[in-house]
Amino acid sequence: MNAQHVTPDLRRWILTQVSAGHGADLILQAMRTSGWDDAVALSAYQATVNGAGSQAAALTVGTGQPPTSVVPEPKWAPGAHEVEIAAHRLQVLTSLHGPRVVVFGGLLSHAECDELVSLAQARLARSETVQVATGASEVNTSRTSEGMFFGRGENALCARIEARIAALFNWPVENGEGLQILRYRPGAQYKPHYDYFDPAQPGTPAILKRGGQRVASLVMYLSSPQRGGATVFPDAKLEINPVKGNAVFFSYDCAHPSTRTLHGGAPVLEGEKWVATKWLREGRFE
Ligand code: PD2
Ligand code: ZN
Repeated sequence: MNAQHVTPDLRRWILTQVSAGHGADLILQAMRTSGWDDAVALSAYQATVNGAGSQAAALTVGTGQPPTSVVPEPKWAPGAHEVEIAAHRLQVLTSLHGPRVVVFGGLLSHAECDELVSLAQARLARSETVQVATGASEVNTSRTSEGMFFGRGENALCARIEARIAALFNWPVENGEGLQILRYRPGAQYKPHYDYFDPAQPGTPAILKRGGQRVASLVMYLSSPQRGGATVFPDAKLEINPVKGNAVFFSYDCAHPSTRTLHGGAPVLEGEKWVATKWLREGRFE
């Protein structure tokens, strides 16, 4: 049990720092330097800045941007090309800063990809996205794939993959949404969009009550279409070809285009593209 408590003074100080435009990393570092325990500092920051109904939730700083969140970050030894996570070896293929994007090789085995596809197949429906005006789901014409969601930990395979992701990013399993599976046939695409919930939309506060904002996405490729289907980041001028078992991770520390995380799925030209997407939230998604 920790003896330190989040005091009203600490909350006020955090709000002042946010209003001055300082990012989460800097604020947490200053709190640690002043002797605040890591866990207390993080929970004070999250409750004050990101918590549902918090004073800062609607705050925009001088730059017009929402306050920044702490985001997941994969860890590997300096210079390492491979990471071992819970007896599973994966490769670090590409790492970009600004926007933060990491491409992994072999995050899933081919057997895991095939099993996810076969478990999802019978439950596919035309893809829906969260309707930002109301928080409900709706069929979206900018997304011509078919999809389904697994519940978190719904079966042993999902639980194993979720535990691997949680270990790789040091981010609690409870802060993750269930895996979403998408199938793109030739011609299907996902037009460029942001994965965070737009703070300006009236439905967003209701969505954020469950787990807060999305802070990172992991798109895992379950098949290798012969042509097309790259995941594209127009602002970063980056294209990632879908290769079975590989995955692209990207994070966004605020719900704002300045994160440069605009991304989409280019049309599939030949073959089928299957992906599993994992979204990580700032808080517990229960
Ligand atoms: O399938 C993709 O490449 C893709 C692209 C953009 C998936 C998503 N977004 C997503 O699931 O959010
Ligand atoms: Zn997306």
